[in-house]
This record gives sequence, C-alpha cells and structure tokens, in this order.
Amino acid sequence: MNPFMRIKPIQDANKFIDMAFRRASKVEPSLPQKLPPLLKAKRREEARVRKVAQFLHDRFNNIVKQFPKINDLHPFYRDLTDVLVGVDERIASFVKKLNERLIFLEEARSKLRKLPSIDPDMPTIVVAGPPNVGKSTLVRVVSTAKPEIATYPFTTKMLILGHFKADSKTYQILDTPGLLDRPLSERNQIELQAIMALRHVANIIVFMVDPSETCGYSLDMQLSIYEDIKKSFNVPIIPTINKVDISLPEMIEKAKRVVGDDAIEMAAIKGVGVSDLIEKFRSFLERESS
Ligand SMILES: Nc1nc2c(ncn2[C@@H]2O[C@H](COP(=O)(O)OP(=O)(O)O)[C@@H](O)[C@H]2O)c(=O)[nH]1
Ligand SMILES: [Mg+2]
Repeated sequence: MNPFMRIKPIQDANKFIDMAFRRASKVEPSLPQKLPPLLKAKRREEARVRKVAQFLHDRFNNIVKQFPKINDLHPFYRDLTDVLVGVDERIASFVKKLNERLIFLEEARSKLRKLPSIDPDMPTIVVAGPPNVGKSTLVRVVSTAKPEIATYPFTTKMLILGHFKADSKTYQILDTPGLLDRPLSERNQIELQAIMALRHVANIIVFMVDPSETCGYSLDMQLSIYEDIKKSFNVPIIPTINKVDISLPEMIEKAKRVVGDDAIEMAAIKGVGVSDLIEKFRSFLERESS
C-alpha cells in the first residue's frame, strides 16, 4: 500500500493559530480563592500561553510523525519520493528558511537574559527624582548587599537593584538612573515603555529633592518633576528632602510647601533619616496588603 495514504490533510498556519487560541481561551486553571485579582489574571494568562505552546507542539509533532521516514521506505517509494518532492533539497531549504527565525530567537534570548532579576511578588520601592539629588546614595545606604546593576534592554538605561530587610520581610529597592529624573513629556517611546513597565513592580515611589540645589537643578524645576511623576503613577509617593545637612532652612520649607509637611528630611550620605524612611515604607506596605 502507498505509505503516504494515511497522512491526514495539513492545515495552514492560520487554522493552527485559530485552533490553538480557541482552545487556550477555554483554559480555566483552578487557583486559590484568596489570590489577589492581578495575580489570578497573571496565572490564568500563563496557563493559556502554556496551552497554546503545548497544542502547537502536539499538532506539529503529529504531522511529522505521520510522514514515514525516508530511509524506512521501500526503495520503490524512496526513489519516487525523491523525484516528486526532492527530499534532500527540500530539507535543506526548509532549514534555511528557518534561519531568519533562529537568528531572531537568538537575538531575543541574548537581550532578554539581561533583564534584571526582579521578584514581582516582593514589595518594591522605586526611587525617583532629578539627577544628583542622592538617589543612588540612598539605595547604597539602605541595601544590605552591593546593589546589582542590570541593563535595561532596548534603552541605554540601567536599573540598580538593592535589597533590605525590615523585621523579617525582604524589600526590593530600585534606582532608575536616567528614567524617572525628568519630565515624561521629554521621553521617547522606548523610554516611556520602560517607565510603564516599572508601574507593574512599583508598590511605592520615593521621590527625592535636593533643596541645596547642589545637584545643579533649581528647586522649582525639581518640584515640577515631582508633579509629573505623581500624575503618571498610581501608587503612593513618599517625598523625601535630601541633603538637609547643606541646605538652607528656607529652601527646605519651600520644598515642603509643595511635597507636603510630612516629607522625610534626610542626609542620605550620613544615613540620617533612613530609618524614618524604612518605617514609612513598612506602614504604607502593610496598609496596602491588608
Ligand atoms: N551633602 C550631602 N551630599 C549628598 C547627600 N546625598 C548624596 N550626596 C552627594 O550628592 C551627589 C550625587 O549623589 P548620587 O547618589 O549619585 O545622586 P543620584 O544622581 O540622584 O543618584 C554625590 O556627590 C553624593 O555624595 C547628602 O545627604 N548630603
Ligand atoms: Mg544615581
């Protein structure tokens, strides 16, 4: 009997995509009742992506398995197969066509592996504020280990990730040099997307100003960035006033009139105000999780 008779008709790519996504949309993983809605949505999405992958893998595998191996064929069929569909050439050209995708996957892999290792389930503090106000100093001072530096792919920006413990809980603190330090209206599309991605991990933002103006920006300019960040993020913002060791009292007062009287006064470089700040994180995050 013709060894190719049993092969079922093969659908085109659109059919496969339709079938895979239709099936995936029906997946309802059983999830703990008490899981927060955002996490539930995420888990469901993950289950659906796995379903799509599994479905396509199974289907493609079946197609390949239905075809008899060329070497197992009777010489009669082997020779005719070669004449009709040019086995060797076909295989070579098939693999060559895949090459563009293989290159893409390799590029994707090498970019994605550099993503910072942020734990999305760990409470996360993102530090924002104009350049040179003392953000990195703060992250260094609170972190228990040397902060990890990761490149933020697709931008020239970096993320600096520190950890600290308060009580028995571990917190992440993220320094974002070049990202949250000037008005969002001046951002290009890629920078905006990088900033938007931060919204998914930021539980709290610390916004830092420098009333000594030794950072090189007027206090007014610094405060306008504060207003900008406040509009763009939907999480609590803790204002901090840094470099109080070298700032004029009237400048500190001026900052407070904009960011609020309860702003934390700091001299990050000397560790002054750091424990107040950590206390504030904890009370905010406890309120959030209850
Ligand atoms: N006098 C004083 N200088 C500080 C303080 N915190 C940071 N600095 C200095 O301000 C400069 C900029 O700090 P840095 O942490 O790099 O700022 P960033 O650009 O916001 O990350 C550095 O020279 C720090 O030593 C502070 O509390 N008091
Ligand atoms: Mg810095």
